[in-house]
Amino acid sequence: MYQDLRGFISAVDALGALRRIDGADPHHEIGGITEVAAGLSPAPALLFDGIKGFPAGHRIFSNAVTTPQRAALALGIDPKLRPLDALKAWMEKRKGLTPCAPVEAVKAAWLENSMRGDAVALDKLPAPVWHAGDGGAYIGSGSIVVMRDPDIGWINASIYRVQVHGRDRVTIQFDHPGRHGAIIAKKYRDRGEPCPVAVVNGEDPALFVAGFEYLPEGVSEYGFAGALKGAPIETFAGPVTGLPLPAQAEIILEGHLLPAGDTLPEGPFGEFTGYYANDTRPCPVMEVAAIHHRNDPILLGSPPMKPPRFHFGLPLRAAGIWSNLDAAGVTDVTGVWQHVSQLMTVVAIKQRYDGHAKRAALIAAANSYMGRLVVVVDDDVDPSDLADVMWAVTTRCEPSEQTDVVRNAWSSALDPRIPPDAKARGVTAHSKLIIEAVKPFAWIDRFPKLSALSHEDARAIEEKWGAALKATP
Ligand SMILES: Cc1cc2nc3c(=O)[nH]c(=O)nc-3n(C[C@H](O)[C@H](O)[C@H](O)COP(=O)(O)O)c2cc1C
Ligand SMILES: [Mn+2]
Repeated sequence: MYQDLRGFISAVDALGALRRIDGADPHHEIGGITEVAAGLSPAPALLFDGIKGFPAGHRIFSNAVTTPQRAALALGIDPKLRPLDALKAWMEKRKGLTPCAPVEAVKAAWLENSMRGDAVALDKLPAPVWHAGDGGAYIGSGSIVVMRDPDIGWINASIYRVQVHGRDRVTIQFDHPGRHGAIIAKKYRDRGEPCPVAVVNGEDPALFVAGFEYLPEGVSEYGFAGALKGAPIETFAGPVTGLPLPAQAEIILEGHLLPAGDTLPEGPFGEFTGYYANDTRPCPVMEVAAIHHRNDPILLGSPPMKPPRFHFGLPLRAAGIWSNLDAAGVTDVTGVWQHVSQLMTVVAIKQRYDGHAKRAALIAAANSYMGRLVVVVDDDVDPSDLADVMWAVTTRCEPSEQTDVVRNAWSSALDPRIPPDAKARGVTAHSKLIIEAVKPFAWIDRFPKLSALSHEDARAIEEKWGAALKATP
């Protein structure tokens, strides 16, 4: 398995999936190239060098894990698996992970270069303005924010975006007060103590995955990433904060959060829905006391982009829903997928009893963050194939009988369709449409027989005749 981000980039290169881009401008252009590349099929990973206004060697890596293949690589799953099989393998691997505590390294790669105190200058690092309407440059789009709980001492390390505000200030955006980082920050505030914090850029992709996972409070993302890799994450104590920081990371910002009330307007920042659903919001400010970086550092950039482009090429939240269904005792789930960047959830089941499909749908709906659309399909439909799903919707679902609307359900302030007045009142809920795109259970045996090839038969034909079919004339 890859050792660190550099090892991962080499592995991506070995798969033929890396493109090197020279001379791009961090002001919109790197973001634009990243979004266009993410829409290609297959979508390459990008390593930007010769970035306009910065020394050669200061690099940005984007679209790291935006394809199923590279997501599998990061998860330690066989990248040759078909996407749904890869997600199933991850769901099963994830279930069996037990935390693997980090170990202390004797040195840190990022101590090769340090700026301290007055010498701190964030503009020495290429932080992109990712989208044209963004309120500023973001050094953290795919970076993790490390904090220590002052009561118990556990380390939280998850992804919150980080905007640059001048020479030595950044904001950290906790989307809501339940984020572990927000809870920890509040504890320090309530004690009247400064809150030590570090922003870790160019981290190991396993930490990028862990930073996105919903882990319980008190469970460190470091332990999850170590378990994912099958080897502990190596850490080194930050000279300013004493926080254990991944020794192989590329760039580290160390400092403290300013006291409550010292906020700065953050954003707007292009969101994963493809909109700016929020204007600026007041956000906690980190005073940066030190910047450390490896020689020729690589920033891991992961800007939100218009759907279907998403940070992860395998829908990791769908793996979570798949586990939720299992845990709730829903049998015969043959697949779970998310389309439109998590905004649509599809569950495939082999129906065994009346109400089976609705039971699965309600659990999936309850756990679909911001998802207005939940679809259940039969097991002969591939939930990862949107065309297959829509075929089922249009041929197996009678809307007057097989749709339901669940009101006041889980969304977010990022939802572009919550009316402005309601949003101003703090409304973050929406409704979810459930579509049972399954053969009606009452007459399932009399549903018209398939004339189409089954997926299995189609695959067998592809194996035998694929080369002939693909031959160029
Ligand atoms: C690329 C990326 C950017 C993210 N940006 C933010 C953000 O700015 N603020 C936020 O609260 N969550 C953000 N998230 C989601 C959180 O990382 C995620 O919900 C995580 O589980 C929160 O960790 P916590 O439970 O330790 O608070 C982002 C996720 C990804 C993958
Ligand atoms: Mn956490």
